Amino acid sequence: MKKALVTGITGQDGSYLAEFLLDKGYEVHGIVRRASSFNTSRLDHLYKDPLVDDTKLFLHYGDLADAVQLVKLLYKLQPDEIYNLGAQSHVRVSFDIPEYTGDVTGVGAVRILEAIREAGLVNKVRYYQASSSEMYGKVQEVPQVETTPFWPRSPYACAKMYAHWLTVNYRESYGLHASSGILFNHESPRRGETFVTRKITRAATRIKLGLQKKLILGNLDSKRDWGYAKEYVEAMWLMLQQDEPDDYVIATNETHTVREFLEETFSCLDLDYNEFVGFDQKYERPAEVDLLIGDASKAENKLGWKPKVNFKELVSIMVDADMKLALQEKALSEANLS
Ligand code: NAP
Ligand code: F7E
Repeated sequence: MKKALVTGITGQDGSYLAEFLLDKGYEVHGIVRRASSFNTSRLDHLYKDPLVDDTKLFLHYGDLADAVQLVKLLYKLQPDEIYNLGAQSHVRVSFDIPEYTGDVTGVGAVRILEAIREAGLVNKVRYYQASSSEMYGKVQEVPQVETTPFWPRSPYACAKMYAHWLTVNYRESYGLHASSGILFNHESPRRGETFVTRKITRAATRIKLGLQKKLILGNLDSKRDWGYAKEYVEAMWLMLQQDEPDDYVIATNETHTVREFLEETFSCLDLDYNEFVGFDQKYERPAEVDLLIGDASKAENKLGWKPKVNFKELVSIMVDADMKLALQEKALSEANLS
């Protein structure tokens, strides 16, 4: 039985990856930050699903800022695969807390890479780094591929670049089986509610049921290549099953503006977004990434991976899930009133 360690297991991708690995028969270990309230809501269903063997899922307290605990965990667990998904992952927030973002999202990766060396796992473990299309920033080529030069436009993207190049460096310096997935935006009903897609689907469904009146957003003109998170985690796993480590773009090769995401979401609900959407400058970034579109041909050719869910299907999956949440919320508020 293979053993995997996942940082960021409580996040969107971490929860899908944990499900995927358990389904493959892995023993899955995740690092969880101590918080003053529960932060495992994306994992809790695993303990109730009869099809999931939750006896193979183990959560450990830890933090990407705590090198000693990372070394201790790696000594103790001796994992076969490590997926480094933990990060301060919000681009707008990274302008407010650039130092913290650099520490966790950037230096956090080097803490794990050094822990791998310290625990004597260089020739045993395979490492996955969650790199990001944000590294292309002010894009130098359309569409973006693995060889497109980077031009990061935020403290988040700069931190991801540090982690990305460190991953390349540990591969070249120590022969570590270390791969980076350069993932373009990927979304799902588990997406954090302050990222634009989820903010839109959550608000639109609440507006439909009369639970909310307005949706306030920033720049509607930026373009993103949006895929479905659930199928992107398989690409992470496939990278670590290859004989040779490498870097791969994971994307849909389709791009849409935020405005198009809005239009599609509201039209699924027979609403006109113009009646409900307002603007606030506070949601704009000091430097924006205007256009992202990725070409994942290398992943298709070498990993046999390609996306299946298209833009409209993604919106529909998210609207359906958020409508269920909104209906529960409405039922609860009506029960409280009666
Ligand atoms: P997410 O939902 O924001 O999850 C981030 C995870 O990192 C959470 O589990 C979070 O824990 C954890 N974390 C934050 N600070 C930490 C710390 N100091 N120590 C340990 N763990 C910490 O992000 P995601 O969308 O799943 O993305 C997964 C990874 O892929 C991230 O590295 C992200 O930057 C990267 N990425 C995402 C996308 C995308 O479109 N989703 C695209 C490219 C790359 P809490 O639950 O306690 O907050
Ligand atoms: O913004 C615009 C905003 O925050 C998308 C992260 O997972 O993907 C994500 O980063 C666009 C931007 O995602 C609002 O200006 C307008 O142009 O959903 P987002 P992101 O910045 O693309 C990459 C690949 C990652 O790696 C990151 O970890 O939407 N936008 N109005 C808004 N964005 C937000 N969040 N909120 C608004 O109100």
